[in-house]
Amino acid sequence: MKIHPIKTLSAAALIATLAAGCSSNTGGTSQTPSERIKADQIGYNAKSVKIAIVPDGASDDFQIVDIQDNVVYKGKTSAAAKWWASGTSVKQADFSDFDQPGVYTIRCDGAEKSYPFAIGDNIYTDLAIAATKSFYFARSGVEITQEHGGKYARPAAHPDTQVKVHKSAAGPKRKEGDIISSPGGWYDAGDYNKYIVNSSITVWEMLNAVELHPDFAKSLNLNIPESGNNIPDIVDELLFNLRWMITMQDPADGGVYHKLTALGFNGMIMPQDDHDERYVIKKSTAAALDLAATCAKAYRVLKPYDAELPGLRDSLMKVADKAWDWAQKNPTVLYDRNPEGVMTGQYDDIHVRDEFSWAAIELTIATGNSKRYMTKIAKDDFEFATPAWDSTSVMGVMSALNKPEYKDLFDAEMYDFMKGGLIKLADQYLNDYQRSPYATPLAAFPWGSNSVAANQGIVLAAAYRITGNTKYLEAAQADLHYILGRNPLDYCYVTGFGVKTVKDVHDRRSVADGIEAPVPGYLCGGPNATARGDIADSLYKYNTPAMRYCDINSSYTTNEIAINWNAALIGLVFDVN
Ligand code: 9MR
Repeated sequence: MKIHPIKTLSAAALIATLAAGCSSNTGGTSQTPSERIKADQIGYNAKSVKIAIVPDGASDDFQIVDIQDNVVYKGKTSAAAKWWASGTSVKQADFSDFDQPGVYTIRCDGAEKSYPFAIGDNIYTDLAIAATKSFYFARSGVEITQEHGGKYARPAAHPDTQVKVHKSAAGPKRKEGDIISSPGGWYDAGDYNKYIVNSSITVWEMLNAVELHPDFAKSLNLNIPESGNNIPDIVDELLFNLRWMITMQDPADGGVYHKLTALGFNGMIMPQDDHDERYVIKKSTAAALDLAATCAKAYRVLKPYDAELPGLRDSLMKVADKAWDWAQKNPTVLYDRNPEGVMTGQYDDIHVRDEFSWAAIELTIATGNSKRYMTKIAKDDFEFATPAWDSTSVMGVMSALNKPEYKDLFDAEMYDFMKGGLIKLADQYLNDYQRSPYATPLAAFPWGSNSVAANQGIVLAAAYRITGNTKYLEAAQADLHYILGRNPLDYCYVTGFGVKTVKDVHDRRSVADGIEAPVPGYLCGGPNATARGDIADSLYKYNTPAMRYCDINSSYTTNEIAINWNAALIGLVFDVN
């Protein structure tokens, strides 16, 4: 993969210059879904399929215009069709055969011109850097320095060296109220708590990106305290959380606490102003298996850094094995709801067979010992669904398919079953993409729908690697285009990126720091068709599934940030850059 940072930067600078012109050009109607042409506000890889979405009612003739206002390309839109998810009728402007690097807008009589976008190579590199750097800003227990955090510098908070064992977590050795130390790790989201289940998918997705794209990983300089230490910055960053995660295992029995949190959510205050008492809360089968899977993956992916990280991989393997054993003995310790008096995020999951399949695959690949782990797994344990904190099988499947040599570790029938399941899932997304008037595979809008788009893209990219079918890659890119502005609200859903960018995210730091711009590089949750009750219904200007979103910090159902959502964005950007 070639990197052209200079080209990327100049395109970004040009887009910023054009942005001013664009916002004054909207005539106050930029929120009206039927008027603006929607394009990816970062842009398109030169050789990729390039589509913009034109409102129905506008002319069938569209033009690509450069920054000197020269028309460089003319084309005709498709026929109009209505997208069920937005309730709007749109046409597609396909300019795939235009591949001249530069910065452009799309015009069409009867519609507002698109926000500017770039065409070029590796145009998402700056996004990859910011999305990964966002984890540094979320570190708990350490100061965010001026040198590394700039205007987002803040003092250390939440040392977590004196954490209480909650009643629900008490055992024969560690009693209720005992004090343990569990420092480090990232804040989960807009809140300051730390959750094993969500940390696991997050760290796994970052490890997976490093595994698949090691050279790109090495090329990213995040300007974090560890930069320059012979380990890629993204690996240093994920280690900050992984090291915390292993402190969540009870050394006495190998069980893993579900989370380390206060008893309830606090107000929109800075980390250093939060002094609520924190607890480790209830061990769970899901937490044990998720930790096992993540440590086993890390054991493999961190191999090149053995000299820099002496002993770490051995420790990770021991943690993984102990957690696996605990889960074998405790297969149904479900975190179905918070214990009484605990009101922080639940990450409740009553189906954990998919976690068993994930952990078994990762442990098999890490140890080469299929007998010990896979014999415990049946086809019924798999859930072929978009990867999520509560749906984890496909992560294992992707690990198994990452390298052809892993094939021999699995029973032939099981291997074909896994491969077939992944391709079938990707085919479903591809079919949704090809039928979507909005040219997006996204067909569901739950809490964190933007991360569903990103995770679909990761699965599609895996299908592309396995089959070589470029249609899968095209659909994966479409998922990213959706996130970056080719959506019915024409928001670029990543803080600090795009012209119409999200500004008022549900993030305690971004709200309380007195700085207007939110901490950059965060993917917000996005439209949420199901959850209710955060802000007055009337504040949601639109009610269709793909448009029930509000850029207000109190809209925690649509505008929160979260580490798992960002990790999915990283995975997708690494795959398609
Ligand atoms: O991402 C989680 C989403 O899938 C759930 O539907 C939602 C409600 O339980 O919770 C989300 O996770 C939140 C967590 O519980 C607490 N930290 C903020 C997370 C993002 O909103």
